[in-house]
Amino acid sequence: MIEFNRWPVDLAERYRQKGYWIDQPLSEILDIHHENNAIALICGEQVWRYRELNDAVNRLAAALLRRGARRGQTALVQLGNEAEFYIVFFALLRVGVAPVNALFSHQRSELTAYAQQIQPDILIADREHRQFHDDVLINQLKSDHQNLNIVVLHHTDSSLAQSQSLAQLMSEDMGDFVPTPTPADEVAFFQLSGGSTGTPKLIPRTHNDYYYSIRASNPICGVNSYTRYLCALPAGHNYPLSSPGALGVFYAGGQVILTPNPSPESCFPAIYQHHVNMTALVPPAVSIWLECINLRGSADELASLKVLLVGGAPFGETLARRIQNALGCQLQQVFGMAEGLVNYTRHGDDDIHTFTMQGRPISEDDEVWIANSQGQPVPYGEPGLLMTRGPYTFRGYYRSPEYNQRVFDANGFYCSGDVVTQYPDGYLKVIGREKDQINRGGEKIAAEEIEHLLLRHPAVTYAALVAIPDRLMGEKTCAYVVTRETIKPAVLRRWLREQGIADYKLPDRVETLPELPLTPVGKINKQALRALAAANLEHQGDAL
Ligand code: AMP
Ligand code: DBH
Repeated sequence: MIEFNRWPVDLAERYRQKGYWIDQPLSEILDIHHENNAIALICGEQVWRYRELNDAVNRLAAALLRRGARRGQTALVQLGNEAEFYIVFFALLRVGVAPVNALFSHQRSELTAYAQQIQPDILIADREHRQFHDDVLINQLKSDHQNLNIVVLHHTDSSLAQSQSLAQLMSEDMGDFVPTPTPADEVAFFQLSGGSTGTPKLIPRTHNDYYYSIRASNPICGVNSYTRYLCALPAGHNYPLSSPGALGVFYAGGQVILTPNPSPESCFPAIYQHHVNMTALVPPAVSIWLECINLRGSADELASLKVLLVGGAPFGETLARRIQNALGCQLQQVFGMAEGLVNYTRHGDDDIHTFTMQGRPISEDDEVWIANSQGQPVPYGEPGLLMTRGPYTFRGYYRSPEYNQRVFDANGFYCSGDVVTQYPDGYLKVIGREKDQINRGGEKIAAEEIEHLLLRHPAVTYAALVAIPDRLMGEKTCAYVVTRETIKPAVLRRWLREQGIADYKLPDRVETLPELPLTPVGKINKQALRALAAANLEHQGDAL
């Protein structure tokens, strides 16, 4: 089995006693519907009934078993917002293989970093992704990881010696397939962290903890078999997967409608055609939707929409207050993290809570307290660092003992790096952030990861990535560099792209300085750089 940091025995016992941990595999979410004839999933022209989805999952699981997949193994998976994403996810769970679901925007740098950590036995990727148009990366991964024996490709017809066609595996006979999921208190899969370190971190999630977060989210968000949920954010992201996400909707027997992205062009027709009544967005997408409705002069296409979840990045009160009138639906704010803790505002909350706060935890056993810089609790109403532990909050990043020492306290509380205020009724308001991460409209960028890459360029001697305020995205990025010779920003950006990172991580601006400002102890003074970036913006009349 995969090693990971477990919950202490006394807490595990409590979570079981309270009925949070039910010792069932996550794949039960679909099993319970194996005779259900209702529509589970719509993706473009494809319509999948629960029964059909279940069968496809079993066929793929059986095919993977026949090719040597075994319980306890790991898989690197990269698929876009298509039905196959869920089919692969459930098939791997049923075989007992723990996947990392890389986002479709991830490139060579992220994929190899994930592979390095999990040493995958299986790779499932998409020929239409630019890293998999040819076999270069596949061959590199295979030579780096000798145990990588099963390669499955989506959007290809032919199974070659090297790789298998996903469609073909999904069409094989399921024979006498017997599921072999990992035990419910073991790792089911790895979630991705936005992180703040040089290498992207992985979060082991167990069946027990993840399944609980989903079951408990459903009543809070009003999910039931009549829910028609539009998944427009990346399907593997924790938010649209589990808060309450597609998995919550499957559990309830509702419908998931997939679109490739959250643009009005792809979402509005889907909402209209499939009578979508719930969706989840990040703040910039909300702004774009409102803008679009404003231009069209009507939100008629969205008449079926009842609940809009907004989270992933700070959401301003002014925008929050516009939702009901402009979109004709209820706003539910959500403040969550792939590491665990998820907070929601509740339906029926008063305006102050709904529009100015980011909700309260899912569970009465989510323990939350707010720390000052000395690690002491601060009173209600005062900002400080969020500290949390609970029945679905992880106990450590995968294979990162040193980093875990830094972000967990002696009692197992995780410090998310968010600066928040807690009120006596348990509601939280996100004030800011202390971690060295940039939140670009919900997409998280670890400054250190980009700085390390910049420093690999032979002409770069110092590099610092900081946030700059942006009207639409909340934050964008500015890389400050000191270079040995003159180098054009465009050249550095292109060079970074060639290092194989996701496009959203490319600095929006690159500025060269003769030297970087330092703090009294000699660290790069990011606060000074942020101030400089903001001042430059203002100077250019480009500010908030
Ligand atoms: P990740 O660790 O990548 O899952 O990202 C989780 C982080 O996203 C949180 O720790 C917050 O910094 C940020 N976040 C999520 N939801 C919200 C929200 N509603 N408001 C502000 N920040 C948020
Ligand atoms: O930003 C996030 O990671 C996030 C936001 C809302 C999340 O993981 C979640 C809800 O579950």
